[in-house]
Amino acid sequence: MTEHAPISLSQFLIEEQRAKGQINADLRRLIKVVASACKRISIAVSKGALGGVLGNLGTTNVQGEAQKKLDVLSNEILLQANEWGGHLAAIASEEMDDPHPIPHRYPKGEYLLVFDPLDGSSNIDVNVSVGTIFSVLRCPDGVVEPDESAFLQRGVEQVAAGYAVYGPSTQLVLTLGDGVNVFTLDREQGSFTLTERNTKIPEETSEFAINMSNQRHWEAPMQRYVSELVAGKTGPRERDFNMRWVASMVADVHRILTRGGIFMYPVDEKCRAAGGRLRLMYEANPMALIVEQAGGAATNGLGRILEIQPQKLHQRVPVILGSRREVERVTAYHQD
Ligand code: AFP
Repeated sequence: MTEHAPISLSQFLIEEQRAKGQINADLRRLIKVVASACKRISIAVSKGALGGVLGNLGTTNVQGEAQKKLDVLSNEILLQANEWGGHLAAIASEEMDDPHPIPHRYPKGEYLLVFDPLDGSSNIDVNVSVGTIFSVLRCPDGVVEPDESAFLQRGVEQVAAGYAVYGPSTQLVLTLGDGVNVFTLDREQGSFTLTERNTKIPEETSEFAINMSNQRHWEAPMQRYVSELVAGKTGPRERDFNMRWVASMVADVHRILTRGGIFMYPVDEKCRAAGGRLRLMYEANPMALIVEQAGGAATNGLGRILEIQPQKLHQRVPVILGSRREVERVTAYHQD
């Protein structure tokens, strides 16, 4: 093998296990199974109208959101792939009210898996990037039949987190708590190949992502921060900023991971009663771990997202993440 031979996800995981002892065989298997489920979701997503999977199913999830056919299909793919391997104690998902127990006919493992099977699903029907987000936790000692309370661990407890982005290419972004690595799906080979090792988010940025249509609902610190960005060269920041908003958190975060930026979904008058818009356990926490591991920062405006003690599985939180300097500035405005 030459020095530059491509490194597959399997090889990467085995080498991580050998070199750092940071992961064991079960966690390695878990990541591989999630990756192959993402491959299947990627295939379903890419078939689009030809696969008969576009549109709504006519049902709603626990959040009261209309479920797309692909939301439910992606959830099924992840459940079926993960429930029999013996590496999980339970599974939770955006699309299920309660955690899914491992059927008794299968052995149980020491990990808990929680995911958003298809993030940004409002973008499916318009052929814009969507993704899968996942987080891996340890099942608390002595818990045999994990219920919701077993999952209510702070983000700092995550043993792994990642997302797959289904865009022009499918990429898997993974952290095992020691840096962030990016794998690209080779569609001909059917395998993920390491394409970027130890990705870092630039500390400085001139790009921000926020749903500007909510501006009138924001709190004062967010009004101040964004108005300073929008004022550009003529304002207190004395330089111009650019705005991007895909409305798929995976795609927005992936852009920030790749070239820097700040992503904000603050609490506002519209979502105050719910606590925020984005979900803590399967959106904010995994993304916060990835962003921090890539040298960025992630807060809820007041403190680190990863330090928040979850109160419920489908809890929502305000999210501000990305290039460190900008996140620190917004957070400081809130703390003022
Ligand atoms: P869906 O998965 O229900 O489409 O929600 C996507 C999302 O949770 C997140 O991925 C986006 O950043 C955000 O919602 C988009 O919200 P807006 O509808 O306010 O743009």
